[in-house]
Amino acid sequence: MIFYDCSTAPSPRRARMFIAEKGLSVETREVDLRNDAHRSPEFLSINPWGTVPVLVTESGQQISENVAIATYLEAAFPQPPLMGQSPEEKGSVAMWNAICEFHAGWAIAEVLRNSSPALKERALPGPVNYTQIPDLAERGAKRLGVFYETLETRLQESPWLASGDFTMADITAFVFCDFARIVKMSPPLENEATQDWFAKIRARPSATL
Ligand SMILES: N[C@@H](CCC(=O)N[C@@H](CS)C(=O)NCC(=O)O)C(=O)O
Repeated sequence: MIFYDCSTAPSPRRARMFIAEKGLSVETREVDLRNDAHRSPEFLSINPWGTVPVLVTESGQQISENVAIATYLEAAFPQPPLMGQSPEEKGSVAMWNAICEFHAGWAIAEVLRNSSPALKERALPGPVNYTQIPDLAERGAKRLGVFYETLETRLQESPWLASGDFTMADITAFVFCDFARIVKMSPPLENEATQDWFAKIRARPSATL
């Protein structure tokens, strides 16, 4: 397999952690987002959406999107399970993962991509340019604040986000909570359940990658 990564970006970090938690070692190629390598004809032939992560499987299938990469890896390498075991757990992992992507990941992206001078005309990832809309930065900040309240409430009642075990939903939430420092909106220090959960994940070897 070949893993297309970018060491500074949050989305490929999610896949990197998932791969590490599975105990897999995969040949990795760094894609230099800062110098637009993801918009080169060579990379667009691997992923026409121009995003990382991408996993190329042994059979040559090119899989982009974290959820798709995780779904493939969970099926191909079931141990340890990271996407739930019972039907209820699987549903819960998918639900919390989607909540974290939409209400945390995209909220942070709204802030960063609509306010950073370095991302002018790059308000959305991928090969097509989109102009920034400053109001979306303000909305993203509000959305992230609401997400942190939801996260704290959930973690006060459950040791892990989706079930009694560490899952992909924890990876997604952890990576976005950590990346939020880029927009100076890390989880509030007074959110004790969130801070304890965050420290537990930070201590895992996969979090250091
Ligand atoms: N939904 C995708 C998001 C992938 C994504 O947006 N990746 C960013 C890096 S965090 C990217 O490739 N950005 C390229 C760009 O900014 O044009 C996933 O989960 O894999």
